[in-house]
Parts: sequence; C-alpha cells; structure tokens
Amino acid sequence: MKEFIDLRSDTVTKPSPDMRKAMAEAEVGDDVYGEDPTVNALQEKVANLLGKEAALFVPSGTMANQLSIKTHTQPGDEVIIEASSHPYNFEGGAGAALSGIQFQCLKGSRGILDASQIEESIRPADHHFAVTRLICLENTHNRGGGSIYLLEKMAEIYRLAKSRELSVHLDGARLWNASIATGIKPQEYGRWADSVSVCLSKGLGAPVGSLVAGSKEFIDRVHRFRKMFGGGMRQAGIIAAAGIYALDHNLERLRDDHQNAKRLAVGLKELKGISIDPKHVESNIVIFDVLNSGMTASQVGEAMKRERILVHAFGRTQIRLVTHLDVTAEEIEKTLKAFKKVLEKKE
Ligand code: TLP
Repeated sequence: MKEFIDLRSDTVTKPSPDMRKAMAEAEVGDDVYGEDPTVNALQEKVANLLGKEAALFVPSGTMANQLSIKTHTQPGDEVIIEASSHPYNFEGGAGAALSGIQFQCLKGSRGILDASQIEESIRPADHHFAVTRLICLENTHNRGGGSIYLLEKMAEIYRLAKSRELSVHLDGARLWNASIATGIKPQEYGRWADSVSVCLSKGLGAPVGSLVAGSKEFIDRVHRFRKMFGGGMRQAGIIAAAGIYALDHNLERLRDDHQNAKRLAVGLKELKGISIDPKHVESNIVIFDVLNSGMTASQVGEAMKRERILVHAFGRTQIRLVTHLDVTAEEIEKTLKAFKKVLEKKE
C-alpha cells in the first residue's frame, strides 16, 4: 500500500523494476569524451523523434531551456515569452542571471500565444530598444493547465519569426503529452521551432534527464555552454538508459494519464465550491479554483493530506493535480471521494 497518492506533479514517479534493470545493464563510457554509447543512442533517438539533426542530453528541463536561451541570444537581447511560462517564472531568474537577457511577457489564453500579439511586441530597429531575438513557446503549457498549441498556431508563429529574423525555442517538457493527446508526431511540432527541449523525468517516468534538440551547429554551441554550466556528465549512460526505456515503454500509455485527468475534471465539476471546465483539460494537468468553497487552496491541500492525498496548492485559491504512471484509475476515484469529503465537511 502506498503511503500517499501523489498528484503534486508527474516528476514524482519512481523508476519501475524493469527500468532499473535497463539502467543496471547499460553500457557506459565517459560522455564528456563523447564515449558513452547509451547517451549517444538516446541523443540520436530523440533527435530523430523531434526531426532535428542533433540532440544533447542534459540533467534537467531547466538546464535545457536555459542553455537554449543562452545559445540563441546575446546579453541585452529581449526574449518574447508567455507571462505564466516556466522559463520566466520557475527557473530562478536564470534568463537574466546566466544569459543577461530581458523577457517581454505576453499574456496568453491558458498560456497559448497568437502570432498577431507577438508581432505587435517585436521591437523596432531603434537604439532605444532592446533587440528582440527569440520567441519561447511552451507545449503543453504547464500553468495553462496542460493546454496544447494548435499546430497551425505554431507554424504561424514560426513563419512570423523567420520573416523577422528571430529564433523560436519550444519548451517541450511535456511535448510527449501534446503528441499523444493530438496524434500529431513530435517531429511535426519540432518543425516549427529552431530548438526544442524535452524531459524524460516527467510523464515518461525516468528519474533524471532532459534533452535539447536542434541543428548540428546549434547543438555544438549548446554543448560548449553545457560544459560552462557544469552539465557535462561522465558515465551518464546509467540514466540515459532509463530515458531510452521510458521512450520505448511509457509513451503510448500517456493516454491513460489523460483519461485519468479528464475523469478528475469531470468528477471535480460535480463538487460544490469547485470551479473547473473539463473541456480545458487537454492532457495530464488539471487546474481548478476553490474560491467558492470558503477554504483557501492551502487549507484544501492540508485537509487532502490528512486523507493521504498530495496536491499542489498555489495562489490563494488554485490547485493543480497532475496524473502520471504511478497513479491508477482506482486512485483517481479515491481522490474524488476525498475531495468530496473535505469540501462537504466544510459546510
Ligand atoms: N515543472 C515542474 C515545476 O518546476 C513547476 C512541475 O512540477 O511541473 N518546463 C516545464 C514546462 C516544466 O513544467 C518544468 C518542470 C520544466 C521546464 C523544468 O524541468 P526540471 O524540473 O527538469 O528542471
């Protein structure tokens, strides 16, 4: 029996016995010399999946995004990004600290930006302004509640970028989820970005690891910065093996997580005090508001913890639940019962 049903994030999954076996048996070498066959195989696999010439294995999604920003920009440049995006809000101010860039934040619709609003915010060529250099997109969008970019929207933004000599970086930490939810291949999304970061340690269930993918020339420069940022790892095949295992075994099953998220949303909608539109749940993230329950999000969170269920409370009234491979459909039903109990006790 599990101590807790943990819905705080899909980062909390633990490697399965078979994944651990693949890790234990991985062939390894010194990856700083480029000699780890398992890392090389993972990099090739992910580059192919994303339709890019090359990919580089890095420790985290944060490092993947920040290396990409660093590689695309010069200090003083401006990066157009959505206001609730991960690189702007949850990466410790790294864009300013490590790349010396400034962000221009645009408000998206559940995190999704339009080409027209981006176009309006590109700085004119005038010495008063910073140089707009890069557009960052996030798909799926975390704070947007796992929202997914329409492919046409990404294509339109990319075409705009090219017409204005800008680069596009895609934070695809959960691009796998977008792809499984829509049936659009990762490489189709990858086509509309110059660089893509993806994570293995979220829905796919690997313990560590992300990759950046792009042109050979771009990845070569990312490689240099990875060294500078201290992200060069040695016998990293041990963890790359978990990533290969995850891509081979845990991709298709993301469907189950999406079904579980939908079930949560539909069940939550029935409960008093909760505001949620199940239509907005497109992948494995469920964000809802408890404003009308008379409790704050952290009070609901504490009460749920007493029911042995962990949720992520943020702001005064918002809660995020993320489904993943360590949560079963049965546990989703238990979670809904616990929410009912917690909210009814309040009345
Ligand atoms: N997101 C984490 C937290 O940092 C909020 C989570 O629990 O969702 N891009 C996106 C879209 C992400 O959601 C995350 C992690 C990252 C990048 C960073 O990945 P890591 O945690 O590997 O640095």
